Amino acid sequence: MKQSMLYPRTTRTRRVADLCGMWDFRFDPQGCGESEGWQNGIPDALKMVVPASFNDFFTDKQSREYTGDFWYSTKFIVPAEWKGGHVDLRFDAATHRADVFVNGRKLAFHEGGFLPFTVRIDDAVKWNEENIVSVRLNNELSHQTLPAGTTRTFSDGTKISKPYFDFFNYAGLQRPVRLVVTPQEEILDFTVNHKISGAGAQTDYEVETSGNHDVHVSVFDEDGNLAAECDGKRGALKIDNARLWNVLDAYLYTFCITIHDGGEIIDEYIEQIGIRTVEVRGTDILVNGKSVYLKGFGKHEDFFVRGRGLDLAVAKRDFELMKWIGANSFRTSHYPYSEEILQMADREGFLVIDEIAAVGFFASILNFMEASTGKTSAFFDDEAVQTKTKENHKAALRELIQRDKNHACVIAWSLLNEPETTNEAAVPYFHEIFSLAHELDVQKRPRTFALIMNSMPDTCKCYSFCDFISLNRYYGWYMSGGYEIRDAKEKFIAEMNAWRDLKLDKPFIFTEFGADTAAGMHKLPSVMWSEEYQEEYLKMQFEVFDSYDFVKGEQIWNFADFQTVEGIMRVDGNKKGVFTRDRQPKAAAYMLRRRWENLKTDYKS
Ligand code: CKU
Repeated sequence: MKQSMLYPRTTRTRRVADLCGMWDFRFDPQGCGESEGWQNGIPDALKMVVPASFNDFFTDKQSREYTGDFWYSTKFIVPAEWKGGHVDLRFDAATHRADVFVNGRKLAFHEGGFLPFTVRIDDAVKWNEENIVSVRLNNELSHQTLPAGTTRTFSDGTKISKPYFDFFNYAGLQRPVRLVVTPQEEILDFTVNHKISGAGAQTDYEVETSGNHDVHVSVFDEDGNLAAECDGKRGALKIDNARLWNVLDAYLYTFCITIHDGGEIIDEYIEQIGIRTVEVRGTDILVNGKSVYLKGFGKHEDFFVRGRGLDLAVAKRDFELMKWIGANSFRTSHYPYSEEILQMADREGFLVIDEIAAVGFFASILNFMEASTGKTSAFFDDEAVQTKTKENHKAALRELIQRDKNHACVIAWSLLNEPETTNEAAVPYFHEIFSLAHELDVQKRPRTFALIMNSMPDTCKCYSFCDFISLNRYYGWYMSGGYEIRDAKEKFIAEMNAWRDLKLDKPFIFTEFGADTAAGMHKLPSVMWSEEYQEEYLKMQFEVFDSYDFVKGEQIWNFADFQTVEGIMRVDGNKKGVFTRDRQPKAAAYMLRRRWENLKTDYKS
């Protein structure tokens, strides 16, 4: 049976119990946990916070950098009054893979650390008694994992992660874990697609249930008035004077889906959904038929102590800062963000490019450096990439689209970040992934991938798969930085002219450009890493962006400073933030604010 990915919500027929808090925790470097029975309880366990990455709590390096198997476990009671329904354990994320045991029985395995999964535990639970859930996680990286990297082993047997990506390999139960109780006959999935005509809107929907009873859908406006209703598992909901969801002007209708037997409600699910359309036409990205210019950021889920653990307070601060600075969009670089963040984006009217964790497909721990030197890697030549990696990629894509398809904020899918595209072997791989996204998404949202520096107009073999082209470019930073920035501009223009001459008739957006900046470091005249240089660098980028009509967006790398591996290229992390890691502005933030306040949403339309 299809696994439901509906966000856990209590309704008249559903119950949700939060399992967040302090769990038992232990590293398992020898991989002996299962044979020693840790699925029944972890001996000599530490205590660990859920949700959080485990890494930054520790004061010793071996624990912070730990790579391999590690276990979480907690006890819970399932009240007998829930008998007769289904009981699911819902993990919003388990990074990067997990085996789940309930009362000692292995019930599930899930690969991929940034998407939810549920485990049906009906047959394993003890009602009104204590149950134990144990999870064996693993955070090793390989060419088959999303994100990709390698795992090395020191001579003493200790493993270390070598990511092919520029963010710390945080791991653990980084998002909430909940018990979800649903009726025997339940709503499994709900999908919407919107059309607009004049002042009216029509939402075509499909409901998937586990039985044959009747289905009803009603839609309420923000004042609680009934706006539309329809019977059946499929149908059309028509609203005459629809209030559309718009950029920074959100409006959310409440969709109430029920399975019923005459007057008796069997199951009920409620979701808030914005009605809007999105498409690419010529060089425009259109929301509700109107051209939008994207202003915003590439981000990370990253903060002190908690690592990549869900922190609603930090997420809230981020939205306040993005509104303050005049942004209207962000990319979920480089993995799907938590559902709560997309809910906030829906509420605030932000446009989101939803990225899957297909990052590091360049096979280099310094890809951000090496791609600027013309170096290539034959990542897609490998047989295992064409089989196992692709399988994992497709599974993640299915989960991503099932999870996020109804969000108004999600206006595009980013299917890879900075893959090696100069090699013919990438082409059939891309073809499959891009076709699958199109097939799965009833809204047929635009698809893209972020092009690394060596994916140039004359070398990239995959750009034509994109509905809009996303460039990650560092002219003036990785290439011709500092005083050489005058050359950087020339080179940048040469590349942009080459794109223009291809006459692709597609929008381009910059999904990355940025300069590392040490907050508080001022230099006159500027040098690289100073706050002055960040502004000079940005000024040059904007001059280039503004001179091409087909450039329809700018998302700076990065919203805030963030943690990476240690190394000669990073000073306690990546410092390209417009804000510091504790969310305070660098000088460039004021410059951006001046620019973006004056750039209309329909700039260049
Ligand atoms: C960023 C070629 C650019 C790749 N891009 C990826 C991103 O994850 C990095 O953090 C570069 C950077 O700052 O180097």
